[in-house]
Amino acid sequence: MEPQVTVVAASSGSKSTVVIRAPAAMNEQQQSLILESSSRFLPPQGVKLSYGTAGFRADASLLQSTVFRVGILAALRSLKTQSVIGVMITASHNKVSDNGVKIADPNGGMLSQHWEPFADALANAPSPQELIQLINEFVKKEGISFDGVKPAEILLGRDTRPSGEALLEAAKEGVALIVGAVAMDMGILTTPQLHWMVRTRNKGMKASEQDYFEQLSSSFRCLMDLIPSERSKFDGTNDKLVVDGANGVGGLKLKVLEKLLNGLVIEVRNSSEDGGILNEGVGADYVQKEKVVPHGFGSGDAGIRCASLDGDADRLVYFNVHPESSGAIDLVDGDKILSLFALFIREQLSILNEKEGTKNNYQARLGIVQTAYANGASTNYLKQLGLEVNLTPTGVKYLHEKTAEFDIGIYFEANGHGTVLFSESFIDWLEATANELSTQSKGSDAEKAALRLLAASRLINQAFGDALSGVLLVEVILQHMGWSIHRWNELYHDLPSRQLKVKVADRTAVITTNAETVVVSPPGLQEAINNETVKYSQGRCFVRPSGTEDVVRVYAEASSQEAADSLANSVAKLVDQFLG
Ligand code: NG1
Ligand code: ZN
Repeated sequence: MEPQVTVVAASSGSKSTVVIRAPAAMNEQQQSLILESSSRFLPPQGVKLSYGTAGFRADASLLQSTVFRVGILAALRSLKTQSVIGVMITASHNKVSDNGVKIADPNGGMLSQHWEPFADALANAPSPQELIQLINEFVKKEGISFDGVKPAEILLGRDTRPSGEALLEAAKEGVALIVGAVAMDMGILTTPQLHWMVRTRNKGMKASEQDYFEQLSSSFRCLMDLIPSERSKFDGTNDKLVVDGANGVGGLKLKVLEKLLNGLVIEVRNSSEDGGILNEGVGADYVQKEKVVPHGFGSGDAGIRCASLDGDADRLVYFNVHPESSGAIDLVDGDKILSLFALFIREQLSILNEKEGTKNNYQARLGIVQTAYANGASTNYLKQLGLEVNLTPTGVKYLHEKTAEFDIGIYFEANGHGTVLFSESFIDWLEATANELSTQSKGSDAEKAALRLLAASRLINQAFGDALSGVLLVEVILQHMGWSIHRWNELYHDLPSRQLKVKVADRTAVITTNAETVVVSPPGLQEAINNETVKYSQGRCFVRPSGTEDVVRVYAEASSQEAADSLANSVAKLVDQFLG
């Protein structure tokens, strides 16, 4: 048969080039390579895996074949996008015997949603023959070219889980099946480090772990140098910070980072070198959900600023230990981190807006993005500041996408996952403004504000919510404001809340709308929830199917803890009645 040739015309500006592409199909050799190797990686029987909001997650013993297939998928994604793609092996805050795998797209974000069904199909294909058929169909549909002009390139990372090493090998084998593909093992990393590396590599910049540490530490030092001198003397903010590393990868990396910083003393506990078990009684998820101190902390830490990371260091919460108590804390969660960042950025923008005599006056659009899990008190507080607050469904991909619409967007989940995104055009404007101000009014407040925003854009991870860069930004802003953790926590008072999980026969039977705040199916459930909620002062309640666990989640808020508990319990019963 005549080989088909696809001609792609790519035009950029006035130049236009014609690229001759090989057919979107795998040759015999490519197909038999996949066929042979995949017979060694058969999927576990009776298990249906799904690429949820955070990739595939399951008991590690079930994942060998899935991770191998994700290796193939990543290489195909790299061919399709002609860019570097990332594969991260982690199960985040879940127990140590679990593991998971997810893909980082060229911009460092999550895998494009329209590839998720293919990921599901690939993971669940029962035989090598069905696998090859699926790949063939998908390659044709997506027009993926195997011309070898730009081979696939994949960066692989894993967290500290013992199962990670073997799984990473399986991913490498999967990648290697695509002829010419290069898999680079980046070793043990936090999830946000891997996402950062993918994004940075695709921008044509150096992206080693050392480069990551350099970027964070130099922008942190820059922000420290820009602290107004009258504020930095505030008593009580320059004490050490104690960080719970969840016995995972974050504590290890924070120790390396700390050596590059000035003006910040960090003590890391529950680093994976201490012999504790990953995420067991430790970590941001535990601290945020249980609202108690993690293992290794106690009343002796009262008055000290404490923070907690999750197992792969993409979540961050702060806390303040109550004196003379059995582990009670004031939780300073993702919503409050968001509020702190918003205040700081708003302050810099208003300083810039006050400047006179520059050519480039520009009203930057600052947007806040939360999910329905954000405490109602935080949303009220942000709205009272005059900020635009948007809600999206749960899941980083939704938050990130919405946040990227603004000049500066800030998103956080209450659980501590979030970041601040700066648009490229706004960064260009900031650079031009800072340059202009450096000649016209060197050392002015406006120049400092522009430089602070530029440094913040380099410090806070632009690819993915990152607990390490988050810690540094929080710490420098507290020093900038001259605030203790107590002062920060007093910005507003959280409404009491309760989260519950309900096991149901089929969680996909719950269909929601309005950023998951309203149930549309099963019919009648939302009315029943409304009838309960109105009984409570400041009551708010919603239910949604989890994207990472086989449960329906219930969230309730009310004016007292008893009321929030009672509302959550009643609604959990309703969910059970409608779906049990
Ligand atoms: P699910 O299981 O879909 O609720 C959880 C978190 C999300 C997000 C993902 C990914 C809650 C209520 N949900 O999702 O916010 O972090 O895990 O890790 O915290
Ligand atoms: Zn995580």
